[in-house]
Amino acid sequence: MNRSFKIILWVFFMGLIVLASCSLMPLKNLQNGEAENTDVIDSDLIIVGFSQLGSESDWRTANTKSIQNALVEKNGFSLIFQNGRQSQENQIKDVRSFIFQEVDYILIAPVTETGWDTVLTEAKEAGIPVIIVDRMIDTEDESLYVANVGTDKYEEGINAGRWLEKYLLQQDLDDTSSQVTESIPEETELQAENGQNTDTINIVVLEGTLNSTAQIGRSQGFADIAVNHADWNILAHEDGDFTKAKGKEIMAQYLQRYDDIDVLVSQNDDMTFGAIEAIHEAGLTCGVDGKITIISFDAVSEAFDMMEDGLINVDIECNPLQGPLIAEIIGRLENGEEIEKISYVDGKVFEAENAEIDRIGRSY
Ligand code: GYE
Repeated sequence: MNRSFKIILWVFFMGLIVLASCSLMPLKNLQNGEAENTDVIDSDLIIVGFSQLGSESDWRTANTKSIQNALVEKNGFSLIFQNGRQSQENQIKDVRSFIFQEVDYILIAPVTETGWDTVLTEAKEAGIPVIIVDRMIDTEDESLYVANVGTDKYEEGINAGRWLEKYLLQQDLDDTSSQVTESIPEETELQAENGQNTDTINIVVLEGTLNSTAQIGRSQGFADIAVNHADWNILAHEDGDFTKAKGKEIMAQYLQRYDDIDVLVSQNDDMTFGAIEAIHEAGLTCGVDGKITIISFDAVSEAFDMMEDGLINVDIECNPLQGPLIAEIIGRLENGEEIEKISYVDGKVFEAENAEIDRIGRSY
């Protein structure tokens, strides 16, 4: 080995030693308890895995943001977010990966209600509490989840029906509703009949994702008011999957099939936006001074724009800002406090004529 080669080797080994000691530094600091090591901070955080059902609507975007903003490090959380892209299969995989990662809590916004028992039993056996968010699951075993945070979708459907009763009375259009509904019957079914009687109020419904809590509750609530009005004729109710594209497609079909639609009940704003495009493309009008009265759900910002323009008559609010309540519930569970099994965020009914004032201070 000649002298210059030995020098190169020496320089090389010294370099390696310097590099190695640099990479060991955090470990040393850690032992002295001074490290800004994120792993150490993370272990103090509450780890939450959240399976959001998708990103199909403006409402969903606001709901996701609310939860992501509440479950942040400065509030003591570390959030693992997964988008289920409208598939229960994806959501079940997400939940299994949360179990594998040994998270502290699992949040699920379930796309549809049934089929959760197996995976939730796995979570329960792993000792991970589950909170059902926004929608609900259909299960006989209530021990599979610790809490449900959302809104009362049945009440939202009732609010839509009550608004229509009141509106028709004001317009003097509804013969049978000399008074508004006092009590709600137990259970009724939506009736799809092809009635073309000019004395009737012809209604079409754009339903949200079939078998989702929002579809079930809003359909049932509205049906339970409609059943008291012999002259309300529900012409059709079809699945628009809560998206603008589907809403437009189905509304266009309704308009081809029926030439006397008086009322559209659209179970979310995005479908309403699509439906309004279809109505305009068919050369028809809607809203306050239009031919087709529109009842929508959610009350997102763009829907307020449309109410201000008189295109939507009324919007039944469904509040997506559920993050702070979820954070509070987890905090209480951490303290070993008792919590309510079901917590609903309240919603209002917004009419076109007050939209400009009502929207002040709203963040979505
Ligand atoms: O109305 C709709 C969304 O489950 C309440 O889902 C939610 C509904 C909401 O896609 O816009």
